[in-house]
Amino acid sequence: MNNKIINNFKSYLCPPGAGVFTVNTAKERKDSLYKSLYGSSENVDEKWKLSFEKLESAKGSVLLGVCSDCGGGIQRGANWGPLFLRNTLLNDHKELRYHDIGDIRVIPHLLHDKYLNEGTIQSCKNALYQEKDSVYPVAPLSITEKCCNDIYEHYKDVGIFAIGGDHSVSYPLVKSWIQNKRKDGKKVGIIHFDAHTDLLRERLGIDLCFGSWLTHVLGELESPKSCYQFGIRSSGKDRAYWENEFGLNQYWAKDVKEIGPQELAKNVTQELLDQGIDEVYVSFDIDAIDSSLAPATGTPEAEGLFPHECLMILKEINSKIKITAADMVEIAPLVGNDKAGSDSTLQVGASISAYLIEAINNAHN
Ligand SMILES: [Mn+2]
Repeated sequence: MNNKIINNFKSYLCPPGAGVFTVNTAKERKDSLYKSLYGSSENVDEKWKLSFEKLESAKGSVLLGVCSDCGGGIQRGANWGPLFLRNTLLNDHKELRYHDIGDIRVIPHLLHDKYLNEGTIQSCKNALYQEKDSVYPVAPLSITEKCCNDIYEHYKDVGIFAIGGDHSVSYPLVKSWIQNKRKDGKKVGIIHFDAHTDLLRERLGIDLCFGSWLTHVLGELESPKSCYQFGIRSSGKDRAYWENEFGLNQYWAKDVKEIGPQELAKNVTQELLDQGIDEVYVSFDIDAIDSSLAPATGTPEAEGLFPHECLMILKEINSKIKITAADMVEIAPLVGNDKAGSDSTLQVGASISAYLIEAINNAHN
């Protein structure tokens, strides 16, 4: 057993669904999750820690919650995504297999360690690890990157499926995945579903946020040509601008409908194969989906993609190219204060997540 790595997990992670730091809020939802995961809501911490032993022989999807929405900027609330989506996954997709490793410990006022002064870092290390000189990072994006590197460096038969959080969490998730795949000699690409391009260089002086994460991982790819975006429809600039400026491929929601999802995905798959791509990462912002079905998110947009169109694209690509890691971000279940809208958002999010988790499982057979 890899004790050092397991100690790392025990230090910077917490049990599934516990990533939002509360005392009593959402207690019923947590209890229901623990009953499904561990049989009861007693001694959760102990059971969660024991579950790391099974990681040694795990193959396929490792589920990780990142309850950070500090990188969001318009309407927050995606910090509740990991707890709520897990419950929907367990209810609606009972047959699904994955190893739930838990949540990143989140200090909700922090984003990345590089924005912090020494005094803040020490007091946060003290709060999280009871040690002001701890070697662990303290801000959610920094901890997430450390966690992903620990997983990819020590467990070769798994891929991470992460639940956000706002879209900034994809920065460490995708960066770590690309760097570790490239170390293993793999050629990799990114498939990104979103209503927005997420291609700002910075927003109000902050370079890592929900609107800019992709800009800062594109450089990790051998070529930006191996990144494909689907569902874009809310942008101040047109498709040609983004493609020329960044060198990636963009298909707006209207392009998907004009060309047809199947036909489009066939062409994209062939292009990826021609580039020699072995594996792709899928980053899925729930706002790619039409706001009639997925209103519980920070920036819902009408005239979007429908779940069957997204699944058609994913299935076509995955018929030839492995999906070895993925994320589902920006589900904010309490936004909109509308139970039907929240349920629908969670159901759609869970059905696409279930497909991605299966795909990651199949890739690690
Ligand atoms: Mn996004």
